[in-house]
Amino acid sequence: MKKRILGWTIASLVLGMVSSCSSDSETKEESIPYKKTVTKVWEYAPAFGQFVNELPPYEEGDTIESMRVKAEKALRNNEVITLGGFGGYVVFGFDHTIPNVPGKRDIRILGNAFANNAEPGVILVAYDRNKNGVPDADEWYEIAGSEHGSPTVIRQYEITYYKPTKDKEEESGEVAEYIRWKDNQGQEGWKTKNTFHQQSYYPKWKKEEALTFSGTLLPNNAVRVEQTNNWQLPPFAWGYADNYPNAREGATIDIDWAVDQEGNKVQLPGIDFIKIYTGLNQEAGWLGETSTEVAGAIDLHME
Ligand SMILES: [Ca+2]
Ligand SMILES: [Ca+2]
Ligand SMILES: [Ca+2]
Repeated sequence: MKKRILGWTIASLVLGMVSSCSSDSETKEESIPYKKTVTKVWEYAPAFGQFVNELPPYEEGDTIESMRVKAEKALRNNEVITLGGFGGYVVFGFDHTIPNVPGKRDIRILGNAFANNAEPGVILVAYDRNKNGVPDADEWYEIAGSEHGSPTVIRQYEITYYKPTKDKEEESGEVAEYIRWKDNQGQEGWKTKNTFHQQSYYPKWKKEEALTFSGTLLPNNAVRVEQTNNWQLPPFAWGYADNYPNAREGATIDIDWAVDQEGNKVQLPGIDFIKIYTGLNQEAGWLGETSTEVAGAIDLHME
């Protein structure tokens, strides 16, 4: 309860979000008009993936807009949506500016990671500087997680996935050469359809013959355990989505970690919008491709 009052007070003092003040703390507590969780999804654009068309489910006739609404409903209820392979993303927002409280982490990002099953997503945050209620292109800043600056990270990575043919969609069982891909590092190959998930891995509501995504590519984290044929996906130290179980401190971020395009630290008073995209282009044997899942976010000053 103390935390909520603190959050409210900082929001009102620093950001001037609340115009009137009451001396009675009980009234203050009840007058909080904000939700601590996601209220709006602006865009849902997954790459290919073994949970695509299922989380959330695609139904005949769905469009970009109806899938956005499904993703929004899921995140408002803290239910999981998949972003698919590298670059697939979701953009969401809150009904208030989450304040950047000095010396404290500010946001918990929810996913479905569990021990040694981290599928890290890169996080970007935006402060609605021009107060138009919309995340503008020049308002985004990347959260510099633990891998930031590592020589194994590739910035401005770009990948294109090509829509599978009808024949390949109709094949059953494992389809090794299922979705062709090509990146801007001179690499290309095929993504596999595995036996566990037999629906189309290509977003069915997308009419395009190819989908291109770009961003910061994180180093692969999958390790095959000798003898058992099991795979482990250990987490990075900090600063990514779907990297630690939701209750852990590793699932939280500090807005102070935001950096600009040149990698310089920026000072944001708070943030209104978050973008998350899958940070790895990796397939872990029979586990299939590594895809970030997101189940919403929480304003830690209201948690
Ligand atoms: Ca902070
Ligand atoms: Ca704006
Ligand atoms: Ca996951």
